[in-house]
Amino acid sequence: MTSDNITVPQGQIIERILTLELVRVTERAAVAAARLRGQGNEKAADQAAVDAMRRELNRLPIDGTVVIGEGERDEAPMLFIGERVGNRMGPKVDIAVDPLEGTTLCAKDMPGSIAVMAMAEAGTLLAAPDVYMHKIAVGPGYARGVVDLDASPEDNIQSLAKAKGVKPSEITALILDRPRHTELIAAVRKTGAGVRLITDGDVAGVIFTSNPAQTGVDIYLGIGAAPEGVLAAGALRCIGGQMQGRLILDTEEKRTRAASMGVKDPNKRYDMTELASGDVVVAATGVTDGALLKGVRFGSEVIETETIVYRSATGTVRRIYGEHRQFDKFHLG
Ligand code: VTB
Ligand code: MG
Ligand code: MG
Repeated sequence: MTSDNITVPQGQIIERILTLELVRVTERAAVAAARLRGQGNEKAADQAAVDAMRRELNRLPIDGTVVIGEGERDEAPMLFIGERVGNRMGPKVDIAVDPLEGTTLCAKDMPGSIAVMAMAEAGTLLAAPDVYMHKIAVGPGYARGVVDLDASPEDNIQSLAKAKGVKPSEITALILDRPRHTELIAAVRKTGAGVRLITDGDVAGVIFTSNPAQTGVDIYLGIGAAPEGVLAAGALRCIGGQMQGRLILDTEEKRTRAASMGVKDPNKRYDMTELASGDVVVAATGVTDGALLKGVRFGSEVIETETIVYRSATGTVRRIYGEHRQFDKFHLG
């Protein structure tokens, strides 16, 4: 495609235009969920986010397929893996979603719940069931391979501390507070490193590693969910850093299902560039207040939102503050 003597591949122009469209989608999902924040009802908030996200997605000029998304694992409301979204009038794209990441955080109005999704050229986001994933992530500025999913926690902390030029005790690792991490947490603490525990929200958790000076987080370690892994990888692809993940396919059923979705090697260790292998756009809107994003604010005339959008093709990160007037009037049905 040519305009003003600049030649830009068609796909890139479409992707560029769609970047801001994604903001509308996550904004809608976030506001819908935020209306139910602090109500103690995770399912209702999740359902509201899912419905709003689906409705907005179906307005977009895309021929999209959800290739990975949260909801199957705990039978929560969801956009189904394999579901086609968009008005079919545009490019074929892969979609990864977590309409409400941190349902518990939203239900309790605790910090850090977000509405998040990624869109990329068809065939470039890891297509997999909603299973667990082993993850490791660090921010930009380190030599490749400074940490490794298959190395021991001790080795990873030591290697990272050396690369950063600090003592292991000056490293902070972010880990989900789960019984499955008891040994991991003990191993990390043994090195002297500090462990920051979170109850939910490892998409943001991985993203925090990209800016240790601000967040205080140097490394993310442990087992979270796979869709969140793909979403975080998409964001990290844009801002730099390193991440690796491995699906946990611990039953025949999961292995068969994953295989039917194209996972040839159930033990494969995916690099960030394989979790999201093409140009990808990731958008997240805050539902409740958090370190990454401010939550939704409801006023009598105006609803306010904060969204962050990552675009890997150019490494652009935008923070978009939205003031929505007559929010419901123009978006019913
Ligand atoms: C993590 C966490 C998410 O799911 O991915 C987690 O970051 C993994 O599942 O916020 P378990 O809760 O079973 O440990 C969430 O908590 C919810 O999507
Ligand atoms: Mg969710
Ligand atoms: Mg989630």
